[in-house]
Amino acid sequence: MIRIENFINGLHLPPRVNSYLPCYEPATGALYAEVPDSGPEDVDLAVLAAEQALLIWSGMSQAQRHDILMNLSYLIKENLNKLAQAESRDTGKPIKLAKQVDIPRAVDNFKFFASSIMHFASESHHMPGVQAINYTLRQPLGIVACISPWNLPLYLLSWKIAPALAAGNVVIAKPSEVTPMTAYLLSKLCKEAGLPPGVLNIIHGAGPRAGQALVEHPKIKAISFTGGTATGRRIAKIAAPQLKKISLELGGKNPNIIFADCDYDKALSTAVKAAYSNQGQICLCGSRIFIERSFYDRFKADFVEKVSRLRIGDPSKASTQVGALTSASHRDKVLAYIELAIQEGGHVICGGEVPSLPSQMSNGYYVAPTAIENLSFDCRTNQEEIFGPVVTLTPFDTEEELLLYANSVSYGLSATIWTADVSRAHRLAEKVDAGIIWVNCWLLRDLRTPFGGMKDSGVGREGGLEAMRFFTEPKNVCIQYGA
Ligand code: TXE
Repeated sequence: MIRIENFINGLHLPPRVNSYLPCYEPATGALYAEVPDSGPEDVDLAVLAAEQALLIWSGMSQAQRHDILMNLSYLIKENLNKLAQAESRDTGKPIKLAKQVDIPRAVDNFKFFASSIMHFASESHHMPGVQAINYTLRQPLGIVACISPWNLPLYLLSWKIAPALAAGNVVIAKPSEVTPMTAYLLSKLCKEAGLPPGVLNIIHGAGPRAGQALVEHPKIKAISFTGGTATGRRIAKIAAPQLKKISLELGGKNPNIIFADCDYDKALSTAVKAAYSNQGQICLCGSRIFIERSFYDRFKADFVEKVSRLRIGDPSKASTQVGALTSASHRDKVLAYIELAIQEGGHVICGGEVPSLPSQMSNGYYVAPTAIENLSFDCRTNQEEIFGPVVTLTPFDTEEELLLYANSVSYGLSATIWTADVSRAHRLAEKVDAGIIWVNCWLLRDLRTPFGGMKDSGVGREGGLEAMRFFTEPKNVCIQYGA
């Protein structure tokens, strides 16, 4: 049994009340670790450590911070296999995905923001008429909280920590209690990377206890959160009266729009990927597939055939393409949505059940890749985020009809459009409600671009300059040099 510890002031510590929460291995359902059930007293300790570290860290040159963050990036790369194995075991995701996407992305996040701070410039505004000049200082906020979810644990944790630290803030991070392992392993690399004690603190524990105590703490200046929309709303409610800065990256119910003039093979294979990567537990997954009616039947048949060839099972096997869902409660939620879809009149065209797997995995949290058709665009199955390997297929005839369907949901995170018609692509990109539009591709990411959603998908943007701006306070200085 692995016992995870908090990381406060450079030390690995048990929670002050000495109680722990269980961690289960999604592939088998077996208990394999325990994670601190931290509370306000642990948050207080971390705030104290962060406060003491702030002067040292914010007073360092950009080059010094760059070097330390680059060291962390190199260390994650050196430990890639170990971290990928831990991520796969903790989340149930295929080891191949952890090795090719999750951990390399954590390496890149630190590398990207380490170099960003070396190029981060602030504005200057000249007023020749009155002989004055303004320049804007971009100063660190102070102590910031980074709260991350269970679907892409190290990937999303580092996406928040790296810009916060690069900009000179000190951080208290709270990874998901469901998948704490890689954050724990990261904390073990901090000393070797040269990060001074207290600059990064990691508090483990349940959202309503440890997470909420962090959000409520008056010394926390900003909260960067990724997770469910309901939790985002709760955090916003607590943060608003204290006038804290918030960045909320929440759920999605993203349309994948396929026109008959598309590159058929690419659209088809990417639609399968966008539906079932990480068992559909990515906020950017294309879970509502809209297909032009003229080729709906052909597309459906080929989609189902491709899905039937996906290899589902033991996440630790290199050949596995679909692993387990991350928790038993989440698996139950996904299965309940399949039931709901059937009650709403949906036809399950593939999957829809728990797959039969070898006995050692019989208590794991598996759901077969599922596709459902014959549902109205405005039914609950098509409106609510399922966040699992479940997609719907819906035909459309015109662009107007498609826009009605695509924009009918309360979410607005991402959308994918498949067409060879450039004018149509631009036209729709303008009209679809989403913070991120992919045309003839999916999940192609440039870390410099703004990342985030509109409507119930969140507030604010991450990535590139947006993240550096979020984690800094602009202060304008106006100097009149004339008489
Ligand atoms: O996430 P939570 P849940 C969606 C997805 C999923 C649903 C609920 O639809 O089914 O959200 O998932 C911490 N104060 N996404 O409930 O609770 C929590 O400990 C402060 C989409 O598992 O939002 C964890 O660290 N923190 C999503 C983090 O919030 C709190 C990824 C996220 O957990 C807290 C995950 C509180 N009161 C789920 N309550 C995406 N956008 O990618 C919880 N937390």
